[in-house]
Amino acid sequence: MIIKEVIVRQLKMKMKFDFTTSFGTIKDKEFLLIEVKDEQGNSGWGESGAFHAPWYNEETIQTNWHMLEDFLIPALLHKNIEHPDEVSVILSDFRRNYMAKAAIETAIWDLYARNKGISVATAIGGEKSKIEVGISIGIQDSVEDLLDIIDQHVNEGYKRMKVKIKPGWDIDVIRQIRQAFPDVPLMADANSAYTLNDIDLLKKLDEFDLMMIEQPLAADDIIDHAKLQKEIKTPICLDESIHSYEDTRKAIELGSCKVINIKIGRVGGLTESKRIHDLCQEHDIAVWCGGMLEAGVGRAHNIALTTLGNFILPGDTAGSSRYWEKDIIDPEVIVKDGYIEVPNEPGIGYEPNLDLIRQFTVNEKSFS
Ligand code: OSB
Ligand code: MG
Repeated sequence: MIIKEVIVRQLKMKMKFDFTTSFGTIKDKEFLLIEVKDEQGNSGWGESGAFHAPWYNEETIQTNWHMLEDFLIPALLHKNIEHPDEVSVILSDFRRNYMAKAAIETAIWDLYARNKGISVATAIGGEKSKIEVGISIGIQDSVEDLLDIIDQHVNEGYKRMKVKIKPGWDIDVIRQIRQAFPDVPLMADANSAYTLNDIDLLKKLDEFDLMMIEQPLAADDIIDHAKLQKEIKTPICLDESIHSYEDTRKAIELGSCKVINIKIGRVGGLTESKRIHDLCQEHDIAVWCGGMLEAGVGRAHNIALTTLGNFILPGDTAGSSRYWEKDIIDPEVIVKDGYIEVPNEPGIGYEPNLDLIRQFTVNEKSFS
């Protein structure tokens, strides 16, 4: 297929809740949506996980726009692409900027799969017809509020609860959750809020039978995480530290983690996500699919990725209605008893709703 046109849209959508982590609070969600068109006028869709500010990683909506406009789109436009695996090779001329790359790479996967009449899940070699999901809960004003939210989502059937922690909102909070919910599958995500100086505090987490602790230490570290993993029983899961297959290989070799959260955007697309998945499988490292508070298009790609066999732990892909009054895809993503049924329709399996997308678009540019 030949990429004839790429449309970059910046959307702003009202989220149902503010999402607070150790790095800051995300209020309304602004993000880029990418539509690629081939010579037949068929479309494929991708979404960037970058936020308006470089809190989670160094990318932003504006850096993504710049990368797409000045480098990534010119490198792909009018090229004949036989298979989406070629995209990451072409884009490897440019360093990093993985969320910008993933936004267009996933759009090309969607287009490719639609043209083949198969789902993205099938195109990448996915096996599951339904996926198990959990939920990620931000830091709240009070522990009572947090316990209420956990209660609500346990009752909705979500398969595991992930709570954000930071210094001052950690051991006591986890203890109270455990008292109220002795058996709930529970984990904590620190988003890099600690250092090795906090080792005594992090050791105390071993009491609470957590499934894992996600990214306790620096976002660019795999050495200190290896030291920490030797000192604590709770499995460490890496998020921010893993950008590639190579990072994964080194983290496994060092013993920096026992679990990896794969985010398509953080690693530059579905091809790299699959390579990381396969490597982890060979080394008995469990993986699960993380989230960036995605709207429907990004959410649909997460669902497709999660159908790969080694996604054995519930991910962060909650249903559309957790985040949005109305999501930008039809149908919306529905979670029932903690599972999402994987659609069989071609491509991402959900139709982008152009009327809603136009309604939320604050900036748009077409490249051809
Ligand atoms: O660290 O996994 C994270 C959201 C924004 C930035 C980073 C993270 C998260 C989440 C939310 O945990 C997951 C989701 O519901 O999409
Ligand atoms: Mg995380």
